[in-house]
Amino acid sequence: MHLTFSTAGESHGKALVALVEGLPAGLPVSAEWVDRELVRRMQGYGRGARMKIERDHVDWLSGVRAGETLGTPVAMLIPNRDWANWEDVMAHEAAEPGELRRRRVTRPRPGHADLVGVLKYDRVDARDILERASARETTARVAAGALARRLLDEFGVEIGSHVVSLGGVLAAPPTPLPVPLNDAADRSEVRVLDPSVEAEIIRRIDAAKKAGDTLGGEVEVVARGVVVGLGSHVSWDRKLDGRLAGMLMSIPAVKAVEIGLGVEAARRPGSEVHDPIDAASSTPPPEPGDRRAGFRRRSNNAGGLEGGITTGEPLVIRVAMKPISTLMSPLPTVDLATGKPANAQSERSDVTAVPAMGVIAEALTALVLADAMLEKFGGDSLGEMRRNFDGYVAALGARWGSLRGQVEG
Ligand code: EPS
Repeated sequence: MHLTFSTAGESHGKALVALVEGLPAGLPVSAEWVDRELVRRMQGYGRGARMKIERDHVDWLSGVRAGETLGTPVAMLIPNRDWANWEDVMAHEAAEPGELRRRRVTRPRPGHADLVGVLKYDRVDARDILERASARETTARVAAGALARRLLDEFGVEIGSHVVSLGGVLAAPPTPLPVPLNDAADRSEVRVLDPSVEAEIIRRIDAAKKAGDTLGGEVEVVARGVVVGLGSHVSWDRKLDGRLAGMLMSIPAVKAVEIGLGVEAARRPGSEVHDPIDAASSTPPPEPGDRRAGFRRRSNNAGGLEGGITTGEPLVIRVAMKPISTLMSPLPTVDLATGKPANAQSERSDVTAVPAMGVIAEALTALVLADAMLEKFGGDSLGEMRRNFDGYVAALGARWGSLRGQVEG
């Protein structure tokens, strides 16, 4: 891993922290850039009251000076405004030894980490688990991802997402998708690109809220401008599809990730799956700076990846999220304090967070792609990385003609 990140913080703790290592020196960054992504993550019809309390923003702790990265670890702090309401419950020190605090959670929610967490970590209060299992942690990941996105932006990569299904309602997005994708998707409260289904999705969210239920859905992440040749076919852990899928599956409540045609590819013959290759023009060499080295595909069922390597076509990834496991009409469980049947704990939560999940998936896609860019083009500074990148793209173009000559000769 060339770009690594980690996060710390509990949902109702003092703050969240994101630590990012491996960014080159000289990358222009601003809190405004990061905060824009944090604000996007807080949006979406169906979020709960918590998003009305928070004003997510980053305070730089290290790694940035005068608006540029130093090449040192970047640490960012995101305060939890809700901490003020939880200071006693979440206090770091016990008032008395072994003190059990109020707001204990002993009725684990089916689908949440509550039960498996208390068993594994030998806790009596599931709050010790859910505070970290909460999707609140994704705020810090989005902050880290915003820096990765900043790096990719320097190399002309645009990452966006849109919701393709929510609460069982399927959207029919336009083809081709709008550019830039997020300008269009963020205009919709549920981040769909199909106005005809928007009202029905909102109606289902309202109905689920009334019934004390929750809803899942799918988003599609699209990355455009990715150069051919990121990732590798040579070993399992270098394949970019595996790296993307692993990262995206780590989003809370995500149950499936598909690349390109995904599961549907398994149901069709090869002739209806694989993307025929064309030369971009009949007179090579290709356009200077062409990231696809002068080749084009008639379709993009591969979703921009072949053999674990980017093709230069847009990266297209679908991510599916189950409904949130906190139900206001709770499901049966066992009270860990009594051993008796009970209804699961209900805490303030969201009816759906699918639109926000798209923003999180974009951030994580950016982190994987930035890592793959650093792996291929390295460099301690942005300038060095750019020279390596430009040299590679120029060589791809020059190679076209010589390859043709060799084959013909
Ligand atoms: C979230 C913050 C949480 C939840 C949600 C996502 O805040 P609170 O628990 O204070 O209401 O709204 O987390 C969950 C759905 C969950 O199961 O933990 C956020 O910042 O995204």
